[in-house]
Amino acid sequence: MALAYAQIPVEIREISLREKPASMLAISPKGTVPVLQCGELVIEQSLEIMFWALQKSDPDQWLKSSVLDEAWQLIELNDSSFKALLDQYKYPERIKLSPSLTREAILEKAIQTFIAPLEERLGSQPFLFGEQISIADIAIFPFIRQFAMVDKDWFDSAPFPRLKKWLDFHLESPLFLGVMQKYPTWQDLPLESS
Ligand SMILES: N[C@@H](CCC(=O)N[C@@H](CS)C(=O)NCC(=O)O)C(=O)O
Repeated sequence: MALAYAQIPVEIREISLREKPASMLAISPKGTVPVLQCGELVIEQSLEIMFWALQKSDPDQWLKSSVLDEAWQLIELNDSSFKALLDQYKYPERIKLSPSLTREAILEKAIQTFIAPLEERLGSQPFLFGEQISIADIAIFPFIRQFAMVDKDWFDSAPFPRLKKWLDFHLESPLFLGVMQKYPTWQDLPLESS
């Protein structure tokens, strides 16, 4: 989304995580997506890709300096503790649930530490840091989308109307819809993979 917003033309190579192309591993051995290559430059973290794009062009000031420190802190909280809870909530079978660590307890913790504060934040403003979109909205909403999708009926009836409205706004935005295309899976030519 940041690349599209900044109008940076890119060639998108959708890959299979089960069969990562050698050409990708050659530039980024850690093997996670996304990876951005621009000449000699390789960027291997989505947030860094966003930042790189926005430094080139940021017409609506997603990087508005007055809120940037706080926005960064919220993204950091999302990427660390909320992401961990989200993974446990999404894949409870992958974690060893103990009597005190039930799926309900994980959900409760996610709500207390992240979801409820976001709902509160959106009480007085349409976006996380005011009247305008910031990098935090775009960096965080895909994770709230995942959270909502785990149990859509529950989320739709949960007491987070502002968060739901904010999420729907982003899901319906031309920017999001424009980038959510299906691409054919990239295959290296036999020559490239040898
Ligand atoms: N912090 C990284 C996370 C990247 C990440 O873990 N991506 C997942 C997909 S969402 C991945 O590539 N996993 C590698 C795999 O499943 O083999 C970023 O935001 O770029």
